[in-house]
Amino acid sequence: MRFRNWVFTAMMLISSTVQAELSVISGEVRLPPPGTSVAAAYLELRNTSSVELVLASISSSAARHTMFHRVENVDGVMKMRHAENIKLPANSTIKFSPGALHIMMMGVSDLDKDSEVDFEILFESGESIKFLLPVVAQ
Ligand SMILES: [Cu+2]
Repeated sequence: MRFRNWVFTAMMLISSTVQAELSVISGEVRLPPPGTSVAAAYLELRNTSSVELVLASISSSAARHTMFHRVENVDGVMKMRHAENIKLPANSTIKFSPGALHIMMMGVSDLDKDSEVDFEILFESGESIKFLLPVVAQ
């Protein structure tokens, strides 16, 4: 289940002269334990355009607040920090995965296994991409 292929391509909403293209290669939202309102999502994003993209923010209607986090080793303790200015160079792939860069959803309500959650990533350029990720059991 976890490695089910989830392949689709999303065209960016064009608001500038650059017709950038992005593909969500794979991704999932991990179903949080019962009584927990925080969920993590993982994703692989490919930039097939010839320009670097900078990820500014992410949102989802399934959570009160969604943000990019990275895991850092602070004096031997692993801590999650808000990740800003995540760069996605031209013709490259970025991976959000457990223990590294990931998507944090705070205040999630009633996620159902095998349902889909909507996301929108906003780029510094003002462009954005919308996509769905499946909810999978941990
Ligand atoms: Cu986190």
